[in-house]
Amino acid sequence: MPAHETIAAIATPPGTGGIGIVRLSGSRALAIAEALSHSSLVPVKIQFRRFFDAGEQVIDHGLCLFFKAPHSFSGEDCVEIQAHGGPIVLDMLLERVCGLGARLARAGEFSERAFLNGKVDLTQAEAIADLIESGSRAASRAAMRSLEGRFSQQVHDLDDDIVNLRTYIEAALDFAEEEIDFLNDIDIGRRLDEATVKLQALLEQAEQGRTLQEGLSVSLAGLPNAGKSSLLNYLAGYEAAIVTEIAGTTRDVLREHISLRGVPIRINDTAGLSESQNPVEREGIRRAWESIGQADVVIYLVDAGKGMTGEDRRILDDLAAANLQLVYSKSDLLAESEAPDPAGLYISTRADRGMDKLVDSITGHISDYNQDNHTFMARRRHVDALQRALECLRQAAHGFEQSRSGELMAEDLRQAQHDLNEITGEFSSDDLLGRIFSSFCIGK
Ligand SMILES: Nc1nc2c(ncn2[C@@H]2O[C@H](COP(=O)(O)OP(=O)(O)OP(=O)(O)O)[C@@H](O)[C@H]2O)c(=O)[nH]1
Ligand SMILES: [Mg+2]
Repeated sequence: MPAHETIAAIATPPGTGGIGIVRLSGSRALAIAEALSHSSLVPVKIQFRRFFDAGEQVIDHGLCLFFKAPHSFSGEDCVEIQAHGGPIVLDMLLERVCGLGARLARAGEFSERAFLNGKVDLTQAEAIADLIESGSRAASRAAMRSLEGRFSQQVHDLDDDIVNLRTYIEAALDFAEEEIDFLNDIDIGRRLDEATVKLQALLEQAEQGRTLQEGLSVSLAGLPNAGKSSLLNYLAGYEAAIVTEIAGTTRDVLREHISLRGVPIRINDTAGLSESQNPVEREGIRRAWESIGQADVVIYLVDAGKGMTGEDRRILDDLAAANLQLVYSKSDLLAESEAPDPAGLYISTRADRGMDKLVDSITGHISDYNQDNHTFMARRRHVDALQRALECLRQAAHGFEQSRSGELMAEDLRQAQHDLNEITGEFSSDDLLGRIFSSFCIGK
């Protein structure tokens, strides 16, 4: 991608609207906009202009904004042309600026240039895309925090700690015969532990951020007829799934995207878990287990009318306790205020009971979704990189205990640093950048 090429794109969404924006970035942006408007332009001033086609006919009139490098989003000369928001008008404007020497921008290319010109780091560029695409208020607030650099700052802090450690260790290596004493002196073990604890906390926060970005995945599980599909329909607000009194109604995994109190949720309704001999049901049950295995939260429904059975207990033994929420359904079948399991959560989709508590418990899995003043947006690749870095620190600590070898430890720390730098983009392959930016929208 030659950086001197000037790129252009319609930055507003397809369709009609009051205003539509064509954006230009690159060394020829100003010349192209001046040729388009038959006038000269000055930086950061709102300028009303007419826009002409090649045959000197007026395409439209509107506002022109010129941002001179490096004081622009991309760090290059940028022009925003605000015209009327009709697809034909905007197409004609785009065609004209391309005729004057711009080329069509690829998806995410403005942001990519902003990254390459050091205006934002990689997590901030990703946060812009996440902000635009956020499916809930909590997600948009978290994306904004990442955009403001909260996540990057913590990664940089950790990086600094590791650099300091490496400097000490590498200095010790230069005085090989005194290496061991030197390493003991500066309390390497304690410093390594501190960095590990910090990294672990950051990883936990990033996990929360990832959940906001991807949505919390929730699987509804239970015996046939437990009321799973009825709960899906209740939460989705429409008849997404077939509900009948016949056990084994649901076979495929049904997926719905919902938002509960501002938290994006991907909810899966699954086949009832039973010992069926029917091959279709068996495949449904296999898929149910698969969905349960991948979920952030599993809601296990027990029919309150029947109470907890031996089969329920056997299945519950197989479910991981960490993300399990046991819920008694059909509480309307019990006598008023009867609750055989005093600690249990009782709901009824039919009588609309217990739903607030259930929603509390689901959203509670994103710990500070409403008073969240520190959750930032993170992606799976960030979580993966943090996990790799954590593994390296653990390895460094282990190696240090076992052999007291500064050399091995220095190598582990170097790798941890590399993993951290991948997050913010200091070390990143073209391949990775290509993958990240191509998922952005055109014009961003
Ligand atoms: N009384 C009462 N009945 C309910 C309630 N929720 C669901 N049911 C009934 O229970 C039966 C089974 O409901 P479903 O939602 O299909 O149950 P399921 O767990 O999806 O069943 P499978 O798909 O067969 O595994 C239906 O007849 C529902 O009308 C409830 O809150 N109260
Ligand atoms: Mg069902």
